Amino acid sequence: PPIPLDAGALLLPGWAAAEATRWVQCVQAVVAQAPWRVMRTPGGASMSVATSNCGDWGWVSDASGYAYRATDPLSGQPWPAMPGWLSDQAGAAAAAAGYPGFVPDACLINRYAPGARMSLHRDADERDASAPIVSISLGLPATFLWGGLQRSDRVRRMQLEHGDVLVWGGASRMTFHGVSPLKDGLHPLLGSERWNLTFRMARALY
Ligand code: MD5
Ligand code: FE
Repeated sequence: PPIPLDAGALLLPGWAAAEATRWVQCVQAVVAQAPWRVMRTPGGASMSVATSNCGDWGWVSDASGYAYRATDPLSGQPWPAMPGWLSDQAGAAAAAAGYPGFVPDACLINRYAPGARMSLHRDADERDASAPIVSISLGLPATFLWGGLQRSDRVRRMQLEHGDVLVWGGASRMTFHGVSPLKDGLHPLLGSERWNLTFRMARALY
């Protein structure tokens, strides 16, 4: 059963674990076409995660800012299509959390190695903030940081495990969040890595 975390935010513990090898195969197929790369922030710093995308729109960060783009800047080609199975899973997870009708047009994939982190931010580049974001965690556990609507709000910490799915909608959609530096470890499927997939409606209207 979904565990409510905040207004509109729900945790589906281990929801994706049973089909983890299929999730991994889908990511491997994507990164065979759009390889992992380290993006730079507008300020010029390298991010500590490696990233890829699939779907109609891919999130990119470079010296000019953050944006969703239809093509991969590395190849000039459209991002790999989102595998139908991934889109269906994301839709099913959203529905299980109380958000029917979620059809993602973007999937951002982040790869964390030990020490990689994500500083506190909010996801504000999507056209329609009424659409939820579905986040899938695979591999090593991570400490997720989750604050409030103001950067200065108290930050809560929670452990995200392999197979956990989080659905962020409603009032929680614009909360500040981040990930603490990944601790080293060995996961049976992903070794010393954590992968996170976030499904978004980047340009479509919910
Ligand atoms: C991660 N990724 O673990 C996280 C999980 C990102 C990102 O933050 O932007 O790639 S996504 C968690 C998330 C998404 C949307 C809203 C909220 C959390 N939230 O309101 O807390 O790599
Ligand atoms: Fe985020």
